[in-house]
Amino acid sequence: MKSFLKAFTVCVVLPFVLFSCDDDDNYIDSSELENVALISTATVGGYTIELYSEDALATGYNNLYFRVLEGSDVVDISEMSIMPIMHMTMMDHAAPYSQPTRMEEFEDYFAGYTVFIMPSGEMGTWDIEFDITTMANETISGMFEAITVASSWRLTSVTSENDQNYYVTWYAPENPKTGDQELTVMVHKRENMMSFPAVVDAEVTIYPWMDMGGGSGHSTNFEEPVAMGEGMYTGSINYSMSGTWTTEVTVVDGDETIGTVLFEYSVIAQ
Ligand SMILES: [Cu+2]
Repeated sequence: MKSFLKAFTVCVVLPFVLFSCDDDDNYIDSSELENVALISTATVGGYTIELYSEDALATGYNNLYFRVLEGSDVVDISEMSIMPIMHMTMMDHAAPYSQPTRMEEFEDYFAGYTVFIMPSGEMGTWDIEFDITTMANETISGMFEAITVASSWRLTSVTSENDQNYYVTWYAPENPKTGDQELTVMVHKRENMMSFPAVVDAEVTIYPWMDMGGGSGHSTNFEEPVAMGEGMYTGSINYSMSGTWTTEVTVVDGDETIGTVLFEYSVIAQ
């Protein structure tokens, strides 16, 4: 009886336990990110590193997703760091950005962002340099070279009364439409050409309006943004009409008025 139980445990119960443990502990979600486009690839040390984003890259905020392949297999990595850099005739400069971290839902990918502050073209080219640490603790360095960055309405800059340069970026709504939605802008300071820290405790006020022509216009319902950390300021906006809207954003940091910028964009009917 005892030996029968033991055999039963080993043959029937144990494999079940092992497999279920395996599922729980080593499960890697290899599902592919949806609605992203391959922007660039880099090949280094036998690895292919892929860069994805939702859309073609443009000035302002861009999500960046990275994946490492060896042949056609996805390779797990322990760490990744990046540095976006623009090479111009007289100088190089970076941009506001975040270091990529592993995505919780899509473990094959690391995700971060960059706020591109200029389009690529005649003025210069953008590279994204990277370091990857493999599971074997080997460091691989490379870069996505000469990536295309288009211009967009989502990035503005302003020089403060103390002669400091700031970037104000439209984060949300990504595609403005009629009705109520979250409004988020980001504020970064140009400390020097390589350092663009987030401004975390500014006071941000907005004023949206629609020019109806012939000297008339109107605003709409909105809530002033409040600081959410990491340079993000979130309020809301309820567009009453589709068409061309202008939103004025004023940033005050302590005693210093950083300035006022304008975002002009179109709102679609939903
Ligand atoms: Cu530049």
